[in-house]
Amino acid sequence: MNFFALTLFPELFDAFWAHGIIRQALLKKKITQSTLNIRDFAKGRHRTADDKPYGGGCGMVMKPEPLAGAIRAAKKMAPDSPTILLTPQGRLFTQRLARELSVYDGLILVCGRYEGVDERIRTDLTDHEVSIGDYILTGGELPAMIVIEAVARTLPGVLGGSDSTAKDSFSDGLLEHAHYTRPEVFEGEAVPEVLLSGHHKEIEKWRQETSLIRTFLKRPDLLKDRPLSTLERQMLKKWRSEIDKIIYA
Ligand code: 4G4
Repeated sequence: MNFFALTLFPELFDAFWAHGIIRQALLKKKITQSTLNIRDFAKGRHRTADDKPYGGGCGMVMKPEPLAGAIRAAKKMAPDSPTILLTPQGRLFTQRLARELSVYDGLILVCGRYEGVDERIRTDLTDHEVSIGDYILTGGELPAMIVIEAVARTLPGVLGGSDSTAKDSFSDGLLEHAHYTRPEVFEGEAVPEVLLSGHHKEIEKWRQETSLIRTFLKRPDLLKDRPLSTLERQMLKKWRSEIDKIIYA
């Protein structure tokens, strides 16, 4: 997949492209990146990219012409890639949306600054608006990196282990089971015995059960929009009877 980041602060992406799984994915040619400086599409001696809001008020707005120039330059390189504006008013970004976006050949990510972008850029030149959560940030750069990383991780061959995405939290609608590594006892706390037993069937069952129970305890909303398997029903009933024993003791 080809990622295009359109920003007034391209240096913010330098460390992002240069490290970790994104760097590996670039080296393996699973993804490409072009970071376009919106200021390069601004005219005049000062290459101004912002201006005062019509109607008055405080703060500045990103001028449409440099943004349009940058978006059109990216579209020329990737005509079939949707343009995504990162904005608090967008569709909430989830693992589901990451998988939906992963079908495209590329993504053009528009990072706003100041009070936001001229409305005509939003209506005429963007295909999707995405928000990473209900909070305000100074710019769309961090949201763009989050979208890029989450989408890249879903692409075949980007993560080390072949099925490591399939086992992730959310891919089956549940939170991940607990993880342990050496030492066997840390500050008086031992690793659950089953994990040292070597009984792969038992270990798998324990993981499924902890996954289900912690989802119920920490994120019960996730269980609401997901059907339960027969085994999961059984596990929840077992825990209910354990709780009942305590209540009615
Ligand atoms: C576009 C419009 C995204 C971009 C307005 C961007 C939070 C998110 C921005 C703005 C962002 C998010 C200045 C509010 C840049 N903040 N939640 N800021 N603002 O995904």
